[in-house]
Amino acid sequence: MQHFGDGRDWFFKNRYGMFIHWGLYSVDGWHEQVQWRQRIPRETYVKRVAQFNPVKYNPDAWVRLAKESGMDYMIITAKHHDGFCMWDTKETDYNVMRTPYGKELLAMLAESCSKAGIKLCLYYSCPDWHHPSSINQGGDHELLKQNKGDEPDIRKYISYVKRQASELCSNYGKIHGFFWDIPPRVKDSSINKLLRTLQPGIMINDRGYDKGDYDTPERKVPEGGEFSRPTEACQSVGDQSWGYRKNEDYYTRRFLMQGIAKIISMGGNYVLNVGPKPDGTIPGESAEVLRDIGKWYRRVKPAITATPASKYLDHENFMLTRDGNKLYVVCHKDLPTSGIVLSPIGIMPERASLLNNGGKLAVKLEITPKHYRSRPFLHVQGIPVESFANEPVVIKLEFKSLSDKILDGMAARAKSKEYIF
Ligand code: JFZ
Repeated sequence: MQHFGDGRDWFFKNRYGMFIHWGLYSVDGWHEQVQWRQRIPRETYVKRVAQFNPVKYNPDAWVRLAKESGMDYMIITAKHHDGFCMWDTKETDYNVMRTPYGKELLAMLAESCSKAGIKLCLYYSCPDWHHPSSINQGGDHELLKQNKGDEPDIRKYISYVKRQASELCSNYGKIHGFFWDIPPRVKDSSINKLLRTLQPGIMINDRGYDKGDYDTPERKVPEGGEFSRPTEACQSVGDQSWGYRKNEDYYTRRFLMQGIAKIISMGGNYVLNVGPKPDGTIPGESAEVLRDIGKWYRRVKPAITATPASKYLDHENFMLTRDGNKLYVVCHKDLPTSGIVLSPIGIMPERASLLNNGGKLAVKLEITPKHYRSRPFLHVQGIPVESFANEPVVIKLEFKSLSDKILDGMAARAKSKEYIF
């Protein structure tokens, strides 16, 4: 994939991150959009300001969890749709300084991240269910009607957004990315321009006031072998909510890892979300999911973060990536068999191993009855699929020498008559 050749290229080296949805809604422990989905009037919803007191908030612990889990960056909701601001903004009183906690949550997190080398990115919602100038007329993630006393005015609202984005990009050290959410009704590229002036090297997503730098597929694993535009997929540990939920339906680790394996092998980034509790701690179950996935991620990271090479080998159960003379077979779906034929790979590696446990694998070049071709293909056998039924299996093949030319040649021959009896 084409890189930018500027500061934004951090994104291509840091491929796995933590997403954090945290705000007043954590008090309910239901869903980050509780205000809208339960039709709670603004004057009732704001009572949570007096209840938000995350006395156990310890951003060092969050950062430690991210690092332990193999993550390199973090995105936190500075402002979600409810309009509540998690930083000391001069633009509205509806912010964390007015809670009993009364401390600069965001500055504390920025400091922890910078100490530990975790790259900080910010999420900011375009819809706003609180600000009197914002539009709430039943559009995408808007309230069905304006709050009492509102004076909707898109120009005024956009200048508010700009002033807030300036604060966020001026007062918290280096901001590596900006995740706008819910594409707004109007486009205005001066907003992202401003962000880039304040934070050169900032990666901006596609849900804001112009198309930004990268795409953000959500809760889905795209088809295909390689992304054509920089991409960051997001997913949460639970199916119901992004914000803290008391009775969350947690995904299986296997399900999440399969998505991570596929998306990162396609050249994309992946952020996995957790919703901290109102006391400021990340739910134990969520932290365990992250840590467990991290144990697998560390073992397979060299493979899934290598260059996508699936154009040479297109298979529904696995993807190919390449790093110099090494090829990796990333099995992002359950492998139904203990042996696989890697057509059109027709040369022997010097070594074949399983990244999951470091063990050696048996490989042969042979003509197998199921792939009856006149030339042999690489056949990997004895993959311990039963022992690794709960995590994506990744195979490493080390060749003496491998080039685009060799790979292209094999792929072309496989399509030609030469290969057919
Ligand atoms: C949005 C938010 O509404 C939600 O609360 C959460 O913050 C999530 C990360 O983003 O929801 C979306 C946004 C985009 C799509 C779907 C839900 N989408 O592109 O399909």
